[in-house]
Amino acid sequence: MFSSILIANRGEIALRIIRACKELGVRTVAVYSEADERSLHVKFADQAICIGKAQASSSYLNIPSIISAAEITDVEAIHPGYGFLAENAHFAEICESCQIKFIGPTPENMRLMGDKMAAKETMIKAGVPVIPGSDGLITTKEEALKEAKRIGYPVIIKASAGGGGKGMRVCHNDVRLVSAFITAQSEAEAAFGNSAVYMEKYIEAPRHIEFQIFADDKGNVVHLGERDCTVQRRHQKLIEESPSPVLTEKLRKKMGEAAVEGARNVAYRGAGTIEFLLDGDNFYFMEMNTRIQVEHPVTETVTGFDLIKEQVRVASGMPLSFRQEDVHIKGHAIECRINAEDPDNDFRPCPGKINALYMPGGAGVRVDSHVYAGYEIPPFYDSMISKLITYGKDRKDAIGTMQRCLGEFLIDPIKTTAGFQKMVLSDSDFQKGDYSTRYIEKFFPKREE
Ligand code: MV4
Repeated sequence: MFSSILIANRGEIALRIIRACKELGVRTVAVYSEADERSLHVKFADQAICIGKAQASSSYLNIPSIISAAEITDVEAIHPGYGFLAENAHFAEICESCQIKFIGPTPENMRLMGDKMAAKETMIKAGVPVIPGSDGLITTKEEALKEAKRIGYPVIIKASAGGGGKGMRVCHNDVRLVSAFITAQSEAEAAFGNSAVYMEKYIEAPRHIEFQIFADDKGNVVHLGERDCTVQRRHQKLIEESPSPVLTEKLRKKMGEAAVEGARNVAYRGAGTIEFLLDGDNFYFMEMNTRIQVEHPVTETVTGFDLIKEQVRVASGMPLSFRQEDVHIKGHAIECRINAEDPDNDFRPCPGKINALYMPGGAGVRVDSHVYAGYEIPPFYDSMISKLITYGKDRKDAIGTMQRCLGEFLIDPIKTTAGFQKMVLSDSDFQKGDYSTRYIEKFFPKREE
């Protein structure tokens, strides 16, 4: 086990990692920007170092500053959390070259899965079903037209360096396709410095089902069931749950085995997520996230495993603490991401000073949050201020507890998404589990994409 870890992140995930480290008896070092001096991760870590100005490019994305902080404090490992440098293969390489263990997958794992077309080709080789689409990248408009004809409209053009919905274009006919292809390429170039795009059949109303996988460096690979993250708005997840209300035991087993096979095939190490689109009974690999995810508590709640501690153990060279046959899904968990945003104003971020705060509690409730009364939410980072996770013996129970919690969540004078999420949880289609990735549109007639 490591004796010390630097946490290269902020907010609730930095706190979450510090908590796991404390329970493991590991010394913690926080890094913070000038805007985060009064943050809880700074207070709760054994040591804290300011690494730069507020904007992320000067601090949480500043590799030389973070490595310097690690050298000065003599830590053995760095946990990147999610976002910022978590999926940066170059950063992982720099860590290793400085003899600092990067708590995450290998740089090769990250580089391969960061290239969405290469990831897809790798999954095909592993026998994992993928969305029907172009055979490799599309480089000319003639090729785009030919492939669209073969695949059949509607099609979607995706940036190979993209992911998470960035740089996607849906097209229904030849006329639109040519312009969509050109814009997709230039958007990809502008956003990622890489214009590579590929094409897929567009699946109109799928569900987003992702499997949590875990691997150690002894060849053990397991999955911890799925999370249903179908409820999203503009590619931002609003509600996540496990198990999915739509998976049969048979389909769960098939998808879980495909996820494990995919991870095994790339000699994956650590925590990862395999995202699938589910269309009826057909599932297709979409992308792999090589990080711990925001919604990991949902899986922790129904499996009883601590995924952050497991990441630390595996990175320190220990074997996985459980086998596939030890994983049992019990009950039902739901997470709502509470953002400081105004749902009545196009979810505009609403940072500012918190005067009064009450966080819900009681049986079956977990709150992961870094905010407190008197804290000022800085405008420089993402707007998530809290994660509410509820547990119940079944889905109805977990929903009931979440509805209570959303009502108890009081934060003056900050506008949040909590009220909107409460409305979604009361919707009969949500309660029936009857929805697709386009579900949230119905709450905003005509305004959404
Ligand atoms: C798709 C799709 C339909 N067909 N690909 C969105 C995020 C990125 N990971 C890929 N995404 C999608 N890819 C094909 N071939 C629909 C989406 C999609 C989506 C997926 C999951 C959850 C919410 C979504 C919202 C809009 C579009």
